[in-house]
Amino acid sequence: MGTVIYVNGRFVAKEEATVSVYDHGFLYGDGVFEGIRVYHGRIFKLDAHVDRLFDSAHTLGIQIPLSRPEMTRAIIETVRRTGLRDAYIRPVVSRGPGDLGIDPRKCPRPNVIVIVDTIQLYAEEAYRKGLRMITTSTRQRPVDVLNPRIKTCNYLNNILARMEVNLVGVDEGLMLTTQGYVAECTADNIFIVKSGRVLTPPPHLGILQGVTRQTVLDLCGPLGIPAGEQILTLHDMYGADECFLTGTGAELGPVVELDGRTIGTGRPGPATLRILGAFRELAAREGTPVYEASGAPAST
Ligand code: PXG
Repeated sequence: MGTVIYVNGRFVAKEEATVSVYDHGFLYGDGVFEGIRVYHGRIFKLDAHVDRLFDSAHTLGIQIPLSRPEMTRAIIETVRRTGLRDAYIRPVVSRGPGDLGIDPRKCPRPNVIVIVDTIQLYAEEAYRKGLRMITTSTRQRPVDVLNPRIKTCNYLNNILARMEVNLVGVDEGLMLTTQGYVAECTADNIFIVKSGRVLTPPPHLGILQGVTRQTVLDLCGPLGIPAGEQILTLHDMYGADECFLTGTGAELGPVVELDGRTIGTGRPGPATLRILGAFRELAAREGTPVYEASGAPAST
């Protein structure tokens, strides 16, 4: 019960979960990862996350030594061993141990890690009052430098943006492309609502194609809310009726202020709250069951 970590086929306690300091994930940020939620004993959007992990690894030429079904089973089994019914899963595949040069050919064996732990969420107050945000001077990496669609272990660009957020003392940071178009937040995607339409930047601009982002786009149809992808500027953001960010950790976080400008009424908007309600309802009923197959539901 509690934290269990899968390390290359073994299930170990937190203290025993170690990898080599020669791992290029540590030396160079050479690896990929995912962040997945467990709600009520079910893993939310597991296949979408496993697909994104394999797609990221494929682009970096990291050969994951498990098939997609094997990785899926490893994730389910790690959660099962924790006994947790609400949890956060962090699969990580690093290039593996090599020598002190960057050449990935020196790393024959990737490390496959699955961490399952509890998650620290935004306070409920943040959902009630809404989040305050700034635009960071740190820009999103252009797609022709290191495509943000690849979920790599190198998050320095986002961390530099996060440091600006901390310095100002607000909740989140909005990152722009080098052209000045709205990209995404430091660890979340961004949406606005304008004249009844839900809008979010298109993936080819250079953003992570968030699983929560796609879930929101899919939910809007059945809710009767028109939704789509559109290039956005700061002018669109400041003039939005509503704004919210999306991510596995945050779910939907209403944003009520950007760069000192109040967005909409300055309170979480009605469309945002409707979509958040629909999202939570979906997360409560959908997902890959962890405990039903073994017939031994956990008590936590
Ligand atoms: N954009 C970026 C840059 C992200 O890192 C998202 C969007 C949202 O994607 P999903 O698939 O989760 O809807 C992410 C993912 C954290 C943390 O500690 C969060 C992410 C990554 C790393 C750490 O909150 N979010």
